[in-house]
Amino acid sequence: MNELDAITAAAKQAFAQAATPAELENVKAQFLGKSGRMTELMKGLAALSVEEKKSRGAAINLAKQAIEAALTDRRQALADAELQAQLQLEALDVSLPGRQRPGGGLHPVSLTLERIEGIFGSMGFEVADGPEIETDWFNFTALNTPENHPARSMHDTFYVEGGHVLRTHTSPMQIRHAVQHVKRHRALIDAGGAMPEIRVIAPGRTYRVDSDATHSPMFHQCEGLWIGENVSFKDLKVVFTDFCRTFFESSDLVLRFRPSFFPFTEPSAEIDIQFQNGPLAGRWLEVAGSGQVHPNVVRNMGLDPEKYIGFAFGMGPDRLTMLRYGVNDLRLFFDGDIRFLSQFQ
Ligand code: 2NM
Repeated sequence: MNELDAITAAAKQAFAQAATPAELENVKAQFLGKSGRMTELMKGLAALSVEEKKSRGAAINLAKQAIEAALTDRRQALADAELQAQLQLEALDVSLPGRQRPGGGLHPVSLTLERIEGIFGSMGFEVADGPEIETDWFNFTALNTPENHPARSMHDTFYVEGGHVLRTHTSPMQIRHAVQHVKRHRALIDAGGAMPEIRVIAPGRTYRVDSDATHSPMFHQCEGLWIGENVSFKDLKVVFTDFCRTFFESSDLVLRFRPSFFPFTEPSAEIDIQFQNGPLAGRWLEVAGSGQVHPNVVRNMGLDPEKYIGFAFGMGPDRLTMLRYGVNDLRLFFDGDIRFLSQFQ
């Protein structure tokens, strides 16, 4: 093997042994650098004759090209290997399932409240809000509930310091709403103009001293109120029938208005419903109280009961939820057991 072949072979071997691009560039200098072996050979040409220069120079150039080609190949190979290693390192297994987040959801009673608000909203009812700690006036007196009424006893109502009570129903919110409504339209009313009707529902938490399988000291109520110059019991029947059929998704559901008594309405009626299909078919189920708003209550709203008339009703969203989903113990709603609650999502 001549000298040039030996150097070429040595270069190829040295390149092959270089494990990294940096190492390769160092090895390159030994052969192709300023004082590398090929450069040294070129310098040696100076001492030769013209003829010898020609043939020796051509041979050296061939060897140099072979070494440069080997260098280029090795550079590429090392770059490929580096890329492969990087890809390996950053590999993603896209077939793995994602990390699951446990989904939250609304409480079944909140689902019912949203349903109620949606249905009455579609019939033009606003949604009232108000305090859970009420004054005696808004909770009882304004609602025509006399001083000696049993609902006012320590036995039935939670009293708070300062004579306030935890509201026993959501009607106080309706009185507050009506008073604001009347204030806003006072000038129009006094001028004998047509006051926009009061059409509102009042959903929320309420409190009574009561606790068993069908009563919780905290429970929900949703009351409704419609006051105008020509609003009658007939309208109550239409509105509430429509509501029940939509709420229970049962177009052949039947309603029964059974005479009753409430201090704030006269006449008053309990509302019973009867399903024609399903597990509860044929039974009468009490779902709400209702009636024509008592003249004293209309007066407490700031309106003349000779001119303004209307109806109100009150129902229990907890009980509606039990009926809709077939739950038999009210306390399940308030125990906070996620195994029960997650079934409604
Ligand atoms: C009921 C039954 C009957 C009622 C009355 C009023 C108001 F504000 F007009 F006085 N709100 N809700 C009412 C009437 C509530 O619950 C069983």
